[in-house]
Amino acid sequence: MKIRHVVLIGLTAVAFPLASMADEGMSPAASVEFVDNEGEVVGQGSIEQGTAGVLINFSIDGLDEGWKAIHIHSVGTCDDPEEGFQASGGHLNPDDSKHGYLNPEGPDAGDLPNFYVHGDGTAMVEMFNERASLDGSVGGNMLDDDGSALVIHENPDDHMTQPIGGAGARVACGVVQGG
Ligand SMILES: [Cu+2]
Repeated sequence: MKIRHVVLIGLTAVAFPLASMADEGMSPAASVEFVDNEGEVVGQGSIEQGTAGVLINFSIDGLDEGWKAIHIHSVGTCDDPEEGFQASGGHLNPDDSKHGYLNPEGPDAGDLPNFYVHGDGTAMVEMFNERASLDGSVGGNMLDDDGSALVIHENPDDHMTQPIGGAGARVACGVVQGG
């Protein structure tokens, strides 16, 4: 009985600070729900702003196995799943940089690292981007007038090739929703 009691206290201590940060709105926050090319929901995520950029967390359930590129695209719409989410535009890129972490003239504000989808179709991911924000205080504003979307590509990003690192088709998209 004593051991069980200690475990419960430990869980409470971990859960409390995570919940209170979100509830009290200590930093601007946004959410995202990913849909695939059939319009089926395949993931959820959150975006929180720190002083130096945005922390992006998301989970995926229902994509093909393999390395995937993900970027912040410049228009907050995912209404055209069967057309490959072209309505989400190009990358968030207010200063007209070249694409790619490895490009001498990059990266653009929408660039993000690749992530891996396991054989069961799932992934859990955390990323930080120092060139974007939810209020324009750092780099590209994800919640400007036309919003933004997180877009997942079928292949990984080579972090060099223009304009999207050879990442191929857009296989999932999530509108960044403020508040
Ligand atoms: Cu992209």
